[in-house]
Amino acid sequence: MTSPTIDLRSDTVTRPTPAMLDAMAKAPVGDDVYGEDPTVNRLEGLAAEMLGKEAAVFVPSGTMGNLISVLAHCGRGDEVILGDLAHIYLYEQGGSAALGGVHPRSVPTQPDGTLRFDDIENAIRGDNEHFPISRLLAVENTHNRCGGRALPVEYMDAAGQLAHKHGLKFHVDGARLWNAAVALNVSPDRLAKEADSLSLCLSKGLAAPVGSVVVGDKEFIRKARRMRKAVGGGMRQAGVIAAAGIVAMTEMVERLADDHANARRLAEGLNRLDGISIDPETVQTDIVIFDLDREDITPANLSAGLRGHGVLLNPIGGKRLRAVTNYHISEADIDRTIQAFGAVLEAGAQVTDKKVFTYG
Ligand code: TLP
Repeated sequence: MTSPTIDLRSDTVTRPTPAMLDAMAKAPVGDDVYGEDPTVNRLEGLAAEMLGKEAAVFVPSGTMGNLISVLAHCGRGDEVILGDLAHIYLYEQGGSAALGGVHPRSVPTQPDGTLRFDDIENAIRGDNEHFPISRLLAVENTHNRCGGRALPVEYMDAAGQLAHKHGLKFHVDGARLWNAAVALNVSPDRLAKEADSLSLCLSKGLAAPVGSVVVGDKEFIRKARRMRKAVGGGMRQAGVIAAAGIVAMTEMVERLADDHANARRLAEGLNRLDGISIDPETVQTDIVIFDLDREDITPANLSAGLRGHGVLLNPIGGKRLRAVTNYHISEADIDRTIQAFGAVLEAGAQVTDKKVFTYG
């Protein structure tokens, strides 16, 4: 019998739970572009309540959630200040610039996922006809490229207050805000207090098959809903997927603590291996980013070698690789993964297959 694959490429690989499939089969539906899908309406009401905001809109993906948020806050020629390692900046095809004419102004992302307040203040433009208009500050919580670091309440409050002091809106890419809330032991609405908008994913650690939700005040959501339609995100009987999203938000948040414990276990195991560097103390949530410090084996080689042992994970550029724990990964899978690393690192340069996907 071949053992099942241990898929650590992302928490996006999660498949719907039996409770989700059941809810999807039974969901009452209607045409959501008419506002008539009772299940979508329920999901949006629940999300708004959980995040302490007036309203919400259901979207197909985190990328669309961020895009319509930026476009609802900013017009052409306006500027969004964000981190140079932000998902919006690195991994969304520059959609808000390409489609909305919104100029991105990046500032250095600190290793803990925060942006320095000095850097933000220095990036805010004065009143001068040479400059775009600074309109929006965006942060990411948890921070993907910083190894899933959770930005604490004090930081979120202060960042939002800084934005507001200068007349900017404050957007949070909260694809994994649920993970941040669990790791910090605070409620999601507390983290969201100063945010004018947040985009939250249901199809990552929470295991829904599809969907994200954007929350904010009624006027912002009205604009975001218009933008959603413009980019083709107006879905019809979307209750069949929203039903899974409701299960995600009501039943799948607390268990994220298991993913976090598994990620820490993985980091501790990897830290014991020669040629891998990671500080396990920095692993707060489900993402483990580590460096491979070996002359004889590249991250692509390592990834290909692990694939031979049934373990999937991605190089993310330079010496770095990323593993993400999730609903389908058990403690035993983590131990098997660490063993596989040991075997591949011992085999070293013998591993030559380079056909590996990279986010580099
Ligand atoms: N992240 C994916 C890849 O795109 C890198 C992953 O595997 O982690 N914000 C953040 C912080 C994200 O990590 C992601 C997805 C998104 C937004 C976009 O979400 P989707 O994939 O639903 O468009």
